[in-house]
Amino acid sequence: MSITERVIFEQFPYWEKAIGSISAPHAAELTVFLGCGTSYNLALSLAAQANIFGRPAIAVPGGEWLNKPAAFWPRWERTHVIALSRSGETTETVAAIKASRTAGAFVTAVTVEQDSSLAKNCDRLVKAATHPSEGIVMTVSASLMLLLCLEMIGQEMPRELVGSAQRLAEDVDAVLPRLTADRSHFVFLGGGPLYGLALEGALKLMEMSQTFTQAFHPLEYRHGPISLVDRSTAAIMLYSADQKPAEAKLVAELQEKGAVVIGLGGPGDVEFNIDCAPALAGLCMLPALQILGERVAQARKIDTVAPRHLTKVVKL
Ligand code: F1P
Repeated sequence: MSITERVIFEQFPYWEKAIGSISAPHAAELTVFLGCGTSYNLALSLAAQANIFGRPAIAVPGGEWLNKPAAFWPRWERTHVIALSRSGETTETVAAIKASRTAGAFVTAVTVEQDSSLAKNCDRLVKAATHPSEGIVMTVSASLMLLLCLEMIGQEMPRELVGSAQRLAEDVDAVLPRLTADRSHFVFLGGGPLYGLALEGALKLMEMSQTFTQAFHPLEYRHGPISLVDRSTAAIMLYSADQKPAEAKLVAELQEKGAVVIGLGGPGDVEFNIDCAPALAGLCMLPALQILGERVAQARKIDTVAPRHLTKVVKL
């Protein structure tokens, strides 16, 4: 068993420990979720979910918030910035929170590293205690940061979720060799809070297996990208509970054109039940997306502990 595979499947006790550890967020006119890479993908999902909960929010990549804050929300003093960063040292994220704090924003840092620059420059620190063997590619820490932030924006976290996420990862894992063996074009589709998760599935698979991947909002896929679909395509559909008919229709079109479809929460060549509240679906799916990346990497004999061109901390 590879180290990454072990880490992915050993993440669930860390979830158990994290559940129930967070209290309500700082009151603000707008919440800005900030991060880079995986942390930005989580930010996108969290902002969508916060809006659904009636808490106005946006997600901004660290570098954009730093360079062009006026393009997003110039009223810093009414803003709660929730910065996600496993390392706590990503240059853009650290610089962005320093600037936003100086300008009057309240900053919560969500990080694994409690002595990091991010942790030292925030008003509130939320620590994610991750698996010690996690490699360069973010897996357990991503799940934990998502879990903690969902709790922070008011989502109840039932303990049964942990078992549901573990079962889903195991069940998806069981079908992967059969479904993905002859596929080289991977597309992740998800809407609302699941769009960030689709991006994260695509990033994970790209980083781990050095494969070109894409992510789209499901119905956007019909507006051009569908031209690429053929027998080399594997589509991973992250179904939204309230969009199933339209998304299932798209899946049927993809299958007609030769794609194999993994249906997370709805129809496909294989269909998996998502056994949790809609607001928790993305978190429930995340370990399954992580193991997908790892299996494709294994098939290509790539070691995902330290994949090429990647480092654990990106500094400018
Ligand atoms: C996250 C990140 C990862 C990426 C790479 C470099 O940074 O950009 O998403 O996979 O490993 O780091 P952070 O969460 O530490 O800020």
